[in-house]
Amino acid sequence: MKTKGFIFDLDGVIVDTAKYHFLAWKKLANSLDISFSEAENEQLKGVSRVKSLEKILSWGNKTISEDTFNRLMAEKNEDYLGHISKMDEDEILPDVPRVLNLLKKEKQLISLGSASKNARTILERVSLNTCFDAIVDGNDVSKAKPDPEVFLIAAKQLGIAPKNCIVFEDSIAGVEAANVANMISVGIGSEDVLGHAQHIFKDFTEISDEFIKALIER
Ligand code: B16
Ligand code: MG
Repeated sequence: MKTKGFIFDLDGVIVDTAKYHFLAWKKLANSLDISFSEAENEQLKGVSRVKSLEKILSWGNKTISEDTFNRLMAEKNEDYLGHISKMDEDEILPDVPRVLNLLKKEKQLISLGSASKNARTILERVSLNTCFDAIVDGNDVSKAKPDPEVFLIAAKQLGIAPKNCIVFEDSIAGVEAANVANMISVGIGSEDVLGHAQHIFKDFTEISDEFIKALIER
């Protein structure tokens, strides 16, 4: 039997935390008189915390001191963590447990590959912290997606060559990172946004056991 490395992004793939990022960023942006809608939030998916705040400030043409920048980032994160603290396993996205269980049954290796520095906290909240063979998150990388660093570290930790890794991603930057890493990219979301992924599904309910088994045997 072949062993592949299956790498899962977190936000937008395993759980929908984008809605909590939205609430926290909107509160921050509005406090600076910068408007913030779902369209802006979409552009922050997969983007690191620092880069997200830089983007928001540039949309509002604002310049702030380094101290204020750091304070705002801390406040946003505190606000976000307030939402995270109320999460439980009901927030795992549909059919993610089925796919994870199938991969376990097929003795495949599984890693997290997330830009979030809160990834471990979130996995604990939804009781998935013991499910992964490796966890690589925003604390482990120096370069943010679309740089492939996060996925290459995951492959290394799993001991699987990049070409034998499959990445599930919901963000434009993440799919690009997987492609640059020479991995198989599976986009989770809409074709309009993730057209550059090698496979695209609306969500995991569209991913059949046969598709997963075919990826293993490829
Ligand atoms: P944090 P992912 C990303 O997670 C989110 O999509 C993105 O919106 C967020 O800014 C980033 O993590 C950093 O998150 O503030 O928790 O460190 O999609 O790569 O799992
Ligand atoms: Mg994501």
